[in-house]
Amino acid sequence: MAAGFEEKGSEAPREAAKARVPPGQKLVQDWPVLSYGDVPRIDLREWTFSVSGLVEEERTLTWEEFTSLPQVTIVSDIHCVTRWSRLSNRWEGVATREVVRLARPRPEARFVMVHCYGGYTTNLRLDDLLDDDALFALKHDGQPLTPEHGGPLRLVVPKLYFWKSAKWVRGLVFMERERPGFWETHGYHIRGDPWKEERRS
Ligand SMILES: Nc1nc2c(c(=O)[nH]1)N[C@H]1C(S)=C(S)[C@@H](COP(=O)(O)O)O[C@H]1N2
Ligand SMILES: [Mo]
Repeated sequence: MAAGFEEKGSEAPREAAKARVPPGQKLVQDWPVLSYGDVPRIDLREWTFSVSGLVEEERTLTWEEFTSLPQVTIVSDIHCVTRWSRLSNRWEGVATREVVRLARPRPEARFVMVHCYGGYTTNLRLDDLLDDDALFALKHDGQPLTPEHGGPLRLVVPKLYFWKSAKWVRGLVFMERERPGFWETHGYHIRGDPWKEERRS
C-alpha cells in the first residue's frame, strides 16, 4: 500500500505533463516549422494591422501604435493537428482583447476571419479569439519571433489546434456568419478543439 503510494508519487510530474497532452498527440522538445508557402518579407515601416467588418470603428494600426499597446506574458501549450504538442511556451505580446476593444465589434459580430501577410487565413469564433490566454505574440521564450515562426507578429490561440494560431497576422475581419479560412476550406475542422480531436470536418 505504502509502496504503491510512493511509486505514484515519483510518477507525479510525468503524470501531470501527460494530463496536458490531448488524445492522439506526442510531446516534442524542439519547435517544428509548418508553413504553407514561403515566409513573407515584411518591412516594419510599411507593416499595418487592421480591424474591419462588423465593428463600430474600423482601425488600422502602425507597428509603433501596435507595439505601444499594453503587453502581457502568457505560458501555454501548443497542439498541432499533425500530432505534436510542445508544452510551456512563454509568449509575450498584446492580448487579443486589447486590440478588439479598440474597434468595438457590433453585437451581431460573432465570428472573425484572421488575415495574414502571404495570404493565409483562418476563421475563429469571436469568443475563442477573446479567450483569456489568446494573444498577438511578439516574443517566444524570451526571443523576438523569428520570421519562420510568424515574426514580427503572430496570433496564439492555445485552446485550439495550432493552425488557428496565424503567423504574420495583418488584420481581423468581423463577421455575422461563420466562414471557413484556408485549412478549414481544405478539410480541417471549422473549430479545431484538440481535446475533442476536432481534426477534420
Ligand atoms: N500565415 C500562416 N500561419 C500559419 C500557417 C501558415 O502556413 N501560414 N500554418 C499554421 C499551421 S498548420 C501550424 S501547425 C502553425 C505552425 O507554426 P510554427 O511553424 O511556428 O510551428 O502555424 C499556423 N499558422
Ligand atoms: Mo498545423
